[in-house]
Amino acid sequence: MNNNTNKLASILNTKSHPIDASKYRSKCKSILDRDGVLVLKNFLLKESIQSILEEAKQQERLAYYCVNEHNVYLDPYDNNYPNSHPRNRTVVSSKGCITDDQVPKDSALRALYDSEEFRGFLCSVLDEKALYKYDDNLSSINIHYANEGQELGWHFDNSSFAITLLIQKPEAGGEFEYIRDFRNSKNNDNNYDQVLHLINEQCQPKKLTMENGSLVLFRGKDAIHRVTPTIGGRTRILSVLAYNASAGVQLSESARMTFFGKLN
Ligand SMILES: O=C(O)CCC(=O)C(=O)O
Ligand SMILES: [Fe+2]
Repeated sequence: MNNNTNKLASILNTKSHPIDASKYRSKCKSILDRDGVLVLKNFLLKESIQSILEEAKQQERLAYYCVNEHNVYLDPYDNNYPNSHPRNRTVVSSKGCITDDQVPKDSALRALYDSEEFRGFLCSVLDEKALYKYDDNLSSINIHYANEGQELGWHFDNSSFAITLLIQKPEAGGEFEYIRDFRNSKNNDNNYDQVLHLINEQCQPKKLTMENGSLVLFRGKDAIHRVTPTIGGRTRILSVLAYNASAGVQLSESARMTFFGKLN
């Protein structure tokens, strides 16, 4: 066992989640392939989640809060359609965010993010050759804060996968809802009829159960999803671990300005 493996073993619940074992990796991969989502409960040890929560609370005062109106495709307004068309209909997202440079250097979260074993596990499960950090100082590890009433509106992700770790579940609300295969981005099928139904609350989405310490791998490019408003005084706190399939990628300047309120 090298030092890094030792370090990871002190953070991760390796008994329940033997991420080095090929059998475990293939099991996780088949669940993700089948369901489009994989929830690994108690992925981190209780003490690690506790320390990450304390750090996140300490840094909360630095969070950049933004309210965005966006369409579900996260694309700019399209003049070929009216305002009322699902292509342009807007929903609201509101949250606070701290950036990679605001996550302590010695955080368990960073040890996890940087770990070769963890990346190897993610590559196997996501079927990627390699995963790289963002080539900017803001975008790799983010922590999201949703205070009472804050929510993420319906959207499709731009990236083919997302990795999150729930740090603090709110008293109520803050539920992750989704519907799989709700568009076909490869075929440019935007499924406007169903999207309109959904925005008008005429579709029944599925709910994902996640607990503090749950690691979630989610394929959100064609699965529409949202996070319902936080209810109660306990803030929903979640970490997003963002990787790229190629090296040297930066988050676009417009996205950095929108979500972080700064470029570096
Ligand atoms: O907060 C979550 O659980 C999901 C976040 C999400 O969908 C996103 O950042 O695109
Ligand atoms: Fe998303």
